[in-house]
Amino acid sequence: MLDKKNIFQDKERAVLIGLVHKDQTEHQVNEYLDELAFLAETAGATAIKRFTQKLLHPDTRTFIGKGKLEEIKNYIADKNIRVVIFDDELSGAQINNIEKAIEAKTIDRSDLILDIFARRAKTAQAKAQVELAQYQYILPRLRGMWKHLERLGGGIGTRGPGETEIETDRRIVREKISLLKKKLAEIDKQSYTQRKDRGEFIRVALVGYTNVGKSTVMNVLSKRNVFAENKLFATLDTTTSKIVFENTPFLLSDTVGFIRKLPHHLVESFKSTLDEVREADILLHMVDVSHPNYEDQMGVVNKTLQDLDAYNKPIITIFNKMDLYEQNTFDEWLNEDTKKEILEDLKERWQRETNGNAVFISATEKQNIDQLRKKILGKVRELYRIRYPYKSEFFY
Ligand SMILES: Nc1nc2c(ncn2[C@@H]2O[C@H](COP(=O)(O)OP(=O)(O)OP(=O)(O)O)[C@@H](O)[C@H]2O)c(=O)[nH]1
Ligand SMILES: [Mg+2]
Repeated sequence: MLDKKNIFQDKERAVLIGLVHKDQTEHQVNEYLDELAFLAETAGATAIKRFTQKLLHPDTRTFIGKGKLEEIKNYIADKNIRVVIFDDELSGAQINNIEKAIEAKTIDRSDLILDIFARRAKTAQAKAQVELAQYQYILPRLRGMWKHLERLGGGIGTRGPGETEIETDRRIVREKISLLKKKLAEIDKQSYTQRKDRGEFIRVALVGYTNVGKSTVMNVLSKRNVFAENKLFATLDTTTSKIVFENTPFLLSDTVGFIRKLPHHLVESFKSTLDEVREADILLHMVDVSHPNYEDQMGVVNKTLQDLDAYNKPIITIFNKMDLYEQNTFDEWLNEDTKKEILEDLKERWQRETNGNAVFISATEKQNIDQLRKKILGKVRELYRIRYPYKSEFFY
């Protein structure tokens, strides 16, 4: 695996940079930067300042304008900051130009997400998938990534590269890519066989934006101990448990979380991990309803499910973290009736939009878990009846 562990020194201070596109508000971009700050924190850096710029189109050479670059350069020189993080994917040339202009390490959103995935990968499959995505990301950026590769200890000298060296590196990277693809194909074959062995059980998969509480719910429903924490992408590998509710068995899987602007190569290389989602009979779409951007996040998840061709399945939408939602929404002076009304409005709206397939819970407070169980059980039984009309052992 590429050693990207030192993308940041511990608790390294960084500044964040975001573009405000013509159809975006400053407010929206700030919420996106909140997420970027959370990503940076997960990767080990502390964001201490944000810069935004309104532009119709990103600058092809430097992504943002000259004046803004100058402003950033002065700020980071003054504060002795050595890393800047962009909320978008940059080309190799852009990275190069920006690093020259501001004399600081320049990291883009994809770089950051890949770095987090690289740290989190535990199994051979996840490691190979991340590594593949990293090399594919690097390939078209070899010139701009020169400094990055140096940092990665990619076997490259300290002076700037000539054309031939870059050609050689390209060849090496391409060879790595094809090796990794072979390795992954091998692992795929094994896991496909394993999945086929699971027989006739209905398969249910937890999907959703990262950090919404999928693993926490998995633990509550399966009484297992899946790793869950308040960081992005705590889960990279799929875990599957056999669960029995009221004598009805089914399989429940916890999967990797989604995020907006997930690097394209990462989605590609995680396709096989996401097979669990594609092959599932029922999806549990988990939402962190306490998040200010939860509706955006639902959109990202729905879009990703469509890309995966996994959208045409029964879906139960689970609105999680209701405890936090109440904490954030209710002012102390609100009377109980008003609180009730607010909750009713929220529930009514989403029941309507999901055709009655919504559940509102708090996984950590164990609120409404019984209702969630009932909802899942109802759908699971419905499918067993359709699929195996003559087999009654599943429902009694
Ligand atoms: N307040 C509150 N916090 C919750 C609730 N459910 C989960 N959390 C917290 O949210 C954080 C993320 O939970 P996870 O279960 O790791 O989320 P996930 O969706 O599996 O995240 P990834 O695997 O990173 O995609 C943890 O700190 C949980 O303790 C809830 O109902 N209320
Ligand atoms: Mg998880």
